Amino acid sequence: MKKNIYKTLREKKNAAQKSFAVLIDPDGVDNSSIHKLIQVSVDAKVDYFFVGGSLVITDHLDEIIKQIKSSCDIPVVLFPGNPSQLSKHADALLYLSLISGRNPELLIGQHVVSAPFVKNSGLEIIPTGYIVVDGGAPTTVSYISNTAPLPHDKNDVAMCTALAGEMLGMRVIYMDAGSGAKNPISESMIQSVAQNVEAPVIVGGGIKDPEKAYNNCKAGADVVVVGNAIEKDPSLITEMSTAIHASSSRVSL
Ligand code: 1GP
Repeated sequence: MKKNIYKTLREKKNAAQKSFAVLIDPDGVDNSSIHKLIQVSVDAKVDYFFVGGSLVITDHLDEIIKQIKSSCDIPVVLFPGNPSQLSKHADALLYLSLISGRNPELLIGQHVVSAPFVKNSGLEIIPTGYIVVDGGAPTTVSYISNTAPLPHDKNDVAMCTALAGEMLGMRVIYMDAGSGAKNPISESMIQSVAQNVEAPVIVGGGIKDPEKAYNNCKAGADVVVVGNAIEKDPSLITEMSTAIHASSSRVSL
């Protein structure tokens, strides 16, 4: 029986409980590394696996998700770079509309073409306002999407973008500096967005240490996503998870 991911996101937000999502790029793992990653993530009480990437070259998306689902109860949420990155074995799909950009294909075009396919997947669909913020150097997401990222210091633009997305019906806001970003999103920008929307706020891109993850949560992030840093050093999963979950209480690091 699949979990209702959006309902859990809402409940956790209402209870001020912060969550940690480990991002798995299917191109970055093989059978043995995924096994280790799952084990460490279960022990560290990771809340979600996000699976996807701007560019997925290998064709083992299904296989990786099946392996996760047969080994643990951590929900798998698809974070697709394009409509071909779908797997009915996942629990939910972040149905992304790139609202920081002005590329109609990524706002609505690709959605139209893939709509029947997405509908028939049986996945829980979570309409997500996706905001790419300048992370200090070009990232794959800004290149592939052919859009300019939102300037890193324009908190008011980020806030208005998120607000518009929410009023258009998007149920989650994902603020992303892009995978491997030089500079992660500032806490002041996260705060500007989180204070003005009711939707759960997901934050990722360039988060390399537990202190930054903790501070993002204190600034209002409901879910912190980390990919690159833990791909390089999987032992960081435990520290990141501890920091993010500690931020749910009043204790400081
Ligand atoms: C990217 O938000 C994710 O879309 C995570 O970024 O790989 O830099 O942690 P990193």
